[in-house]
Amino acid sequence: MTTGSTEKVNGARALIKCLEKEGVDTIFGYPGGQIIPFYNEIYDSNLRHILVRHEQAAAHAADGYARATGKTGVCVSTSGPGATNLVTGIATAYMDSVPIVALTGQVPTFLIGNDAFQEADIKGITQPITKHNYLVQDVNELPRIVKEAFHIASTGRPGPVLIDLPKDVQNAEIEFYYPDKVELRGYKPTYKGNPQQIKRAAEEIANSCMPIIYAGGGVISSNASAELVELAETINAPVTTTLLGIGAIPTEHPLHVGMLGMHGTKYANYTIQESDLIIAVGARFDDRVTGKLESFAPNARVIHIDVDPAEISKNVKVQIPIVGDAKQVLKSLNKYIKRCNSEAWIEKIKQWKKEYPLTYNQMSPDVIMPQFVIEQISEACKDAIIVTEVGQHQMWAAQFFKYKKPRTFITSGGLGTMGYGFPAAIGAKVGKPDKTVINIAGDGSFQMNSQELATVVQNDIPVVSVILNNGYLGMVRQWQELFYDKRYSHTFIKGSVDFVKLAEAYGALGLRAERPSEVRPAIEEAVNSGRPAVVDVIVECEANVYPMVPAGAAINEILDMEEHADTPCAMPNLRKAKTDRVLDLEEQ
Ligand SMILES: Cc1ncc(C[n+]2csc(CCOP(=O)(O)OP(=O)(O)O)c2C)c(N)n1
Ligand SMILES: [Mg+2]
Repeated sequence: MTTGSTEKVNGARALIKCLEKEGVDTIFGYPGGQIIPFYNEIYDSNLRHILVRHEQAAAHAADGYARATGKTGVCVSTSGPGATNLVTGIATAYMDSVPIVALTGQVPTFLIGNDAFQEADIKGITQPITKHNYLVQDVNELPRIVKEAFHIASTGRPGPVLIDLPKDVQNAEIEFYYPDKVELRGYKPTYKGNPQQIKRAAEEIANSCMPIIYAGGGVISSNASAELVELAETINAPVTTTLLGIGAIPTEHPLHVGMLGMHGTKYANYTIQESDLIIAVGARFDDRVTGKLESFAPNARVIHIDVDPAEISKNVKVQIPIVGDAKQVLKSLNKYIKRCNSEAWIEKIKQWKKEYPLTYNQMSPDVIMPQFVIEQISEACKDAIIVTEVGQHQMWAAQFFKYKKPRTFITSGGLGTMGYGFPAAIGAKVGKPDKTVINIAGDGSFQMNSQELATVVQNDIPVVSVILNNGYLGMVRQWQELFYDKRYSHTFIKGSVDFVKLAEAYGALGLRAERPSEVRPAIEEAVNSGRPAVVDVIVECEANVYPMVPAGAAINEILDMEEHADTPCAMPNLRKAKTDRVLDLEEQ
């Protein structure tokens, strides 16, 4: 069955019509020679096109748009360098299971394989980082391919799909049609969990006295937060989330024990380690979560609910696998469950929470602690969507902001892509224009896509970037401090740029906070300005993220502040190095 007129159009126009049929209203992109026919059609269409300044940003913006809205994000580039510039963004979306469709121009079919100008085999290059990808060789296949691409990107375990579009295909004529349905043999994701397994899971839960619910990004992407909270409250179990699961349960919910893993709370890690039952939902037991696998949760039986069968027993042996969509499975499971005998367990966790709270040292009265900045953002912008770059600031944003709802914390988890935050924030703001969107950035990461200041100014997208400016590639410096004898090899970046002037150079608002009392007013001024803004917050340069489980250790072998007392700029060698560097800069 197909729908549509029998109108004759070229491939480029057909593509616009396909996108309209898919309900796409916004795309992020950058033009070039092999995609001009498509851009020529965008010119007359109702699609909103956001012109970025680097294709990587187009992919991240599509990703941020998708995470904020739950819809599929779309990005577009030309062939060759345009397409390869998308790669990091596609890989980022792939690792975090985010639905995007990437459209790339390609040299004409008769030149493919010829090393033609700006030819790159983007289908081959993106094979391992897309859920599926296509090279369109016949314009008559285009509508079916677009239909399939959107279906594949957004169903089952979501992910990126790429469509490579040779220029002659964009120019070729087609009698337009759009299929109603997708028929893909071999691709039939399972949504409904097996009823027997669901009953077995309910029995396991009934027998557990020390259960823990471990929620990942799958809970957010399947919109299963309400069902998750119902499960937790009904059985009386604590909930820990992964980095991508943040927002699945409100931070301040009494059963919430925070994030687990490398920079998780001590009490989340203790809870999962001592538990007798792990109910994993839409999470994949990655190495940042489990630490040393052999010592992970030694007494726990495991129920694993996941839409992707390939994740089950990949890292941790699972007793009760349930393949299905988190929302649907939890809905069914919730019909069978009852309260566990977990009173003593919950009491013990309460004690751990009291004993090991998430906290930080104010290293000296005048210095701005990075964690304090997050607390201020949390109070000033309660309902904001928080997006982050990658590094220490990302972990502090995960630890110290009080999230209330799903889809309000957007971050690159699996790939850990510096430069993700600012463009992803653009996508989030475009998708959710009524929300305050704050990009919590590091001074290193922000420089990886700061050219997008031009995009936010040109398109009037009032995203606020708050830079926790510590003068370092801080997370790497932290590892060097703790594990490499404080040999700070190439992580010192202080003075690389004046972020206020940088913002102003692009026509955005630039503000700076240098003392604790200036932080809140600067954030409020930026948010209330209604303009794209950058707030450069000069924070303590050597604050560390704690608690920390060193890579490869068991997740209850935790470093924390007491053992590694922070003192401002305590290392004499380093102080010397810094002074030299500052002198260098002054002399120039
Ligand atoms: C594209 C990319 N390159 C390198 C890294 C490795 N890396 C992880 S965190 C980090 C430092 C980030 O520095 P900054 O943005 O200033 O954040 P901070 O840790 O100081 O808060 C680096 C270099 C990465 N994650 N991504
Ligand atoms: Mg930094």
